[in-house]
Amino acid sequence: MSTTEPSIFTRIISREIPASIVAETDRLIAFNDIAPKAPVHILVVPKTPDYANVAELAVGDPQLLAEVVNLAQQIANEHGGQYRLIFNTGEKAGQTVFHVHAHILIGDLGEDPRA
Ligand code: DGP
Repeated sequence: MSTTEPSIFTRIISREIPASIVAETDRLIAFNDIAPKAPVHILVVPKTPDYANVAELAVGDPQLLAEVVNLAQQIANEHGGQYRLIFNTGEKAGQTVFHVHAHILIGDLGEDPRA
């Protein structure tokens, strides 16, 4: 038996804790980030807890990764269609929830972090 606690996102998916949900499919959920870093900041989250990050998802279920990107595009289209899509991968890269998710950032994003 696994002793791993369900992630905060699994608890949102099961409606155990509330979130501002903006889209849902049979395999994905999208909701507003609790600590937005842009005027629109939405997370797209696979419902399965099986993948900790995007690299694991790409290997384990590339079709589901394509679904994440497609839903991000659909959501972004409602806000002008231009966006930044971020998958933090690893603690040192800022990942805090180890249940794969994409950040959609839209609006005034400030300085490009590559600059
Ligand atoms: P990351 O640092 O890449 O693992 O992103 C995790 C994001 O999840 C972070 O931007 C804040 C967000 N988050 C954490 N807890 C909650 C929550 O309870 N509700 C919502 N809506 N977002 C959350």
